[in-house]
Amino acid sequence: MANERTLVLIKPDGVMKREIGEILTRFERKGLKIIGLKMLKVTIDTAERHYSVHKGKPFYGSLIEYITSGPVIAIAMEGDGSIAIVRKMIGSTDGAKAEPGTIRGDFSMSLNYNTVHASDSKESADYELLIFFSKGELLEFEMPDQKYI
Ligand code: 3AN
Repeated sequence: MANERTLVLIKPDGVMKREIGEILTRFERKGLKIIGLKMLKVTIDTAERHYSVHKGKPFYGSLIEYITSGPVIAIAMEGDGSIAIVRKMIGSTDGAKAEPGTIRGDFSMSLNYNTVHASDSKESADYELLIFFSKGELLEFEMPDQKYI
């Protein structure tokens, strides 16, 4: 499987529910490598770039309003096949329907306040990572336990 980079956002509800540590722990335990991490208040401009594919949809306004409403954690991760693995770990979009055991399935009952975002393809990962991180902020290093993964 190809080594891939992907972006996860812990949305404002995840921060307010004090789930930052738990969510990071799940990804670390799985064996994904965190290569960039920051907390930020998303600006309208950044939100519009991030959600440009949803522009014109009925829920676009509420998406922008929500993601800019409070602090967000941006996580850049790397690993073989990481894009699909992370999508599987977050569960389906609507927290009420997401499988138990997934992040959304365990922490959300909502379609809007669904705790996390994760890139859904190589194209969106490449696009989204550079919205939240500069190239130099995505670190390149070896983990000592890489051989056990
Ligand atoms: P995902 O976050 O699982 O990739 P997307 O990209 O289809 O899902 O949707 C992005 C966000 O837009 C979702 N997290 C959700 O908050 C919102 N959303 C998606 N579909 C709808 C919908 N039909 N009604 C309201 N909000 C939606």
